[in-house]
Amino acid sequence: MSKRKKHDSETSEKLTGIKLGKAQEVAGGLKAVGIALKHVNNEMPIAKGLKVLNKLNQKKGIDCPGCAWPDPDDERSSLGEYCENGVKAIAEEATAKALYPEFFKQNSIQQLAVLSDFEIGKKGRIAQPMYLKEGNENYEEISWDAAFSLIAQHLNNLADPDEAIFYTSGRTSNEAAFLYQLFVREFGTNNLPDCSNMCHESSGKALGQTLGIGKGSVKLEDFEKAEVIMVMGQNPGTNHPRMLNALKKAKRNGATIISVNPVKEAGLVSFNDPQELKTIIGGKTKLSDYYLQVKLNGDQALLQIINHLLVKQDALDHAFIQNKTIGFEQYQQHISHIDVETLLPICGIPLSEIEKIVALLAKKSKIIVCWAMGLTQHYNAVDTIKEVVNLLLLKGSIAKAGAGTCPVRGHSNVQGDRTVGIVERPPKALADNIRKNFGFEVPEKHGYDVVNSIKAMYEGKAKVFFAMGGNFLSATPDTLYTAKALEQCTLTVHVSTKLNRSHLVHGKEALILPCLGRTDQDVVNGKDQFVTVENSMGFVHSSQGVLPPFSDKLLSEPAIVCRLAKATIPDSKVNWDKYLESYDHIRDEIEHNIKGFDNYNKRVSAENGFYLPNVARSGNFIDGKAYFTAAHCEALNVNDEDFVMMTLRSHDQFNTTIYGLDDRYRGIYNERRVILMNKKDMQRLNLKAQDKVNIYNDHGGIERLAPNFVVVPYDIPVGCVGTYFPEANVLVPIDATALQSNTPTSKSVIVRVVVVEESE
Ligand SMILES: Nc1nc2c(c(=O)[nH]1)N[C@H]1C(S)=C(S)[C@@H](COP(=O)(O)OP(=O)(O)OC[C@H]3O[C@@H](n4cnc5c(=O)[nH]c(N)nc54)[C@H](O)[C@@H]3O)O[C@H]1N2
Ligand SMILES: Nc1nc2c(c(=O)[nH]1)N[C@H]1C(S)=C(S)[C@@H](COP(=O)(O)OP(=O)(O)OC[C@H]3O[C@@H](n4cnc5c(=O)[nH]c(N)nc54)[C@H](O)[C@@H]3O)O[C@H]1N2
Ligand code: SF4
Ligand SMILES: [Mo]
Repeated sequence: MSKRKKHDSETSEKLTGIKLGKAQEVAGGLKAVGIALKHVNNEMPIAKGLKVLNKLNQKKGIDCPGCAWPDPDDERSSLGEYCENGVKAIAEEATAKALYPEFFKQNSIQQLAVLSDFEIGKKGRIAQPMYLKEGNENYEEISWDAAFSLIAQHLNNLADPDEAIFYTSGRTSNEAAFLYQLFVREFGTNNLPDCSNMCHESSGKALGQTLGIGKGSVKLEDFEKAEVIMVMGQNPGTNHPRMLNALKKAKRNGATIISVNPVKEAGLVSFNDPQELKTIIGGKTKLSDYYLQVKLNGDQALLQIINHLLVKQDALDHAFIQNKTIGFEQYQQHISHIDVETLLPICGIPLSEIEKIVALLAKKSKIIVCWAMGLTQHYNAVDTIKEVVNLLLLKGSIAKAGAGTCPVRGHSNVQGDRTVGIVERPPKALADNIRKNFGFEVPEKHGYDVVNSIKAMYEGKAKVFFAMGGNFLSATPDTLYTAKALEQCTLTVHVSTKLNRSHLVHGKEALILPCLGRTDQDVVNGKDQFVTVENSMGFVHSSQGVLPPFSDKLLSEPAIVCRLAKATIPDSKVNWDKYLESYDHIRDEIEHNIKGFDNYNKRVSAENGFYLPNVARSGNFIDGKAYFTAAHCEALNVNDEDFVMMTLRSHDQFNTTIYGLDDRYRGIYNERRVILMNKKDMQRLNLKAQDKVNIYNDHGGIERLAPNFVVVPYDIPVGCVGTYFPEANVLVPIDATALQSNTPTSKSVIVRVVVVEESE
C-alpha cells in the first residue's frame, strides 16, 4: 500500500488541551449574545462593530457575509436582524488587525505553515498585494499593475486556455461573478469550479432533473403556513441560526417538526430566542417533535421506507400526481417492491418510529423538507435528494403555500454566483447571449469542477490556478494530494481578505490579491457603490459596506476582474472600463444576459429587492411536469472493524475560518482534533474518553493518516464517528465522490481508528 506523504504544514496538528462539558439541548439564549459581542470586542473598537451591526441585514444595509439564510420580506427587527455567528463573521472580516509588508518579511512561509488554521486566520486582513518569487521563502509587496501583468503573462504563455483554472468561493457578489465568468470565457475556457461543487451540487443535479430548477422552491413565509417541516442532515443552530426563528414561528402556528440527524443538535431540539423578552427568564421553545437518529448515509433507505408505506396506505394526492407529474406508475411499481427488512438496518431507525412519521405525513399536505450537507456529501446523494422529491410529489407538497423543497444554502452568495454564470458547464442561453451581446464564442467544451481541477493540476494538465476567494487547499478533499496538485502549478493566485493556508501551499510563483470585504465602503468616482446577492430562497437584493477601507491598496473584486481582463486580453470585445466607472453598468449587462433580471437596477434600488422566477415554485416544472425517479438503495460497504465518518462544522467556525476552539452546543471546549464516538464502539476498541487515536483511510489502496485525535464519547449511532472539517480533510479520498454531482463524500468517509500508545 502506498502512503500519502506528509506535508510540512502537519506540525499544525498539535493538540490544544480539551475540556469536556455537557452537550446542550437548547440553542440561542442570552449567552449567545454575550459571546458574539466578545468576538467583536476582541477584533475591533466596539463603536466600529456597532456601526456595522446597525446595518447588518437591514434593508439597504450590509448582507451578512455568513450563511445564505434569507431576511424577512417585510419588517426587520430593530433589535438586530442577525445571529451570534453573523456577528462572528463580521468580527472576523472587519478586524482591526492588518498584515503589512513587514509581517511577511518577518514570517517566512515555513514559519506560518506550522501554525493552525485558527492561528493563521487570526493574524488579520491583508493590506497590499503580495508576491512570492520562485524559490523565495517570503512574500514581498508588489504593485497592482505588476501583479496583473505577471498573471497575464502566465496565462498568455499557456499552450491552451484550458490549462488555467478559475475557482470561486460563494461570497463573491453577482457583479464580480458575472464579470469573472465573462473574462474567463473570453480568455477561452470553462474551467470555473466553485465551492458549490463540494456543497449543494447534488441538490442542484437532483432538483434540476426532477423539478426543472436546481434551487429550492419555498419562501420564508411558507414556514409560517407549513403543517410539517422535516429538517434532514442540517445543523441550523450553528450553521443557519436564524432559521430557528422560522422554525419557532412554524411551531407556534401548529407545525410538526421532524429532525433526521445522526446526532442530537442543540438547535433542533430546543431554541431560546435571544430577541424575546421571555429569554431573560429562561423560556425556550421545543422544536423537534420527532428526532430520528439515522445512521450516516441512511436517509435514502429511510425515505424509501416512508414512501413505500405512503403508497401502500394510498395516502397520496392523486389529482396532483395525475395532473402534474410523470413516471408515477414506474415509481409505484418500484417502491411497492422494495425490501423494507433490508433497508431498516441501513437507516437504523425502528419500523415503529417510521410508522409514526408516516401516520403524520399521511394526513398532511403542506410539507417542507429542508436539508444541507448531511444529504449532499454522500455517494448516493443525488438519489437521496430525488427521494425527497418523490415524497413531496406523492403528497402534492410542492408549488403550494406552506410546502416544497428547501435546500439550505451555505455561503452568502453561492446561489447568486451560479445564477450569473459561475458553472463549468455553460448554459446554452448564456452562451447564446454572450455571442449576441459581446461578439465572442463561449467555448463549448465543459470545464473542470473542483475534483477534476485538482486532478488536472496533479497530472500537470493545468498550470495556473486563480481563486476568487475561498481557501481551496483546506476546503478540498485529500489535503496532501491537493497540496501536491497546487505545488505543481507555475502560478497560484488568491483574491482574499484574510491570510489562509492556501497562500502557504503554493505554485512556483504565487500572488495574494487583497480585496474589499462586504463591510467595506466601496467608492468609485466619488460615488458609493453597492453590490447585489441572492439568498437561499432566490431573492436578489443589495449589500453596501459602511467602513472606510483600512488600507488604500485594496481593490474591489469587480475592479480586480476588470483590470485583470484588460491586462490579459488587450483586444477584448468587452468594454471593461465602463464597469470600472459604475456597478450599474455591470447590472445592466446581467439584465441583458441572464433571465429574470428585468429592470435590475431599478428593482434592486427600490427599497427591498426581488424574487427570481422559479418553475418549482410556480408549478411549471419541466414543460409543466415534475418527474418521479426510481433508484436502488444499497448499504455502504464497510468492514465490521471500520467506521463511517462524517466531517462537520463546529459552532466556532465558518468553513475553514476558525473563529475559536469551542463547540459550545456539543460540550467540547478548546480542541478541534476530536473524534465523536459511541460508547459501545469505545468499549469495543478499549478506549476511554480523551484517549488519543490516529485515524486512517485506505481508499484505493492508499493510506491516508490524520494523526492525534482525542476521543469524545458522544450520542452517535454505533459504527459512525464525527470529526471536524477541515482537520479531517486529509482523510477524504479525492476519488470518492457522489454519483452525478462529483461532490466529495465528506459525510461518509470509511476510516480505521487506531489508539496511539503512550510511548509514541
Ligand atoms: N457558523 C457557520 N455557518 C455556516 C457555515 C459554517 O462553517 N459555520 N458554513 C456554511 C456552508 S458553506 C454550508 S454548506 C452550510 C452547512 O450547513 P450544515 O449542512 O448544517 O453543516 P455541517 O456541519 O456539514 O452539518 C451537517 C449536519 O448533517 C448531519 N449529518 C451528517 N451526515 C448525515 C447523514 O448521513 N444523514 C443525516 N440525516 N444527517 C447527517 C450532521 O450531524 C450535521 O448536523 O452552513 C453554512 N453556514
Ligand atoms: N471535509 C469537508 N470538506 C468540506 C466541507 C465539509 O462539510 N467537509 N464543506 C464544503 C463546503 S459546503 C464548502 S462551501 C467549501 C468551502 O470552501 P471555500 O469557500 O473555498 O472556503 P472558505 O473557508 O469559506 O473560504 C475562506 C476564505 O475566503 C476568503 N474570503 C472571505 N471573505 C472574502 C471576500 O469577501 N472576498 C474574497 N475574495 N475572499 C474572501 C478569506 O481569505 C478566507 O480565508 O468547503 C467544502 N469542504
Ligand atoms: S443566519 Fe446566517 S445570514 Fe443570518 S445573521 Fe446568522 S450567519 Fe448571518
Ligand atoms: Mo457550502
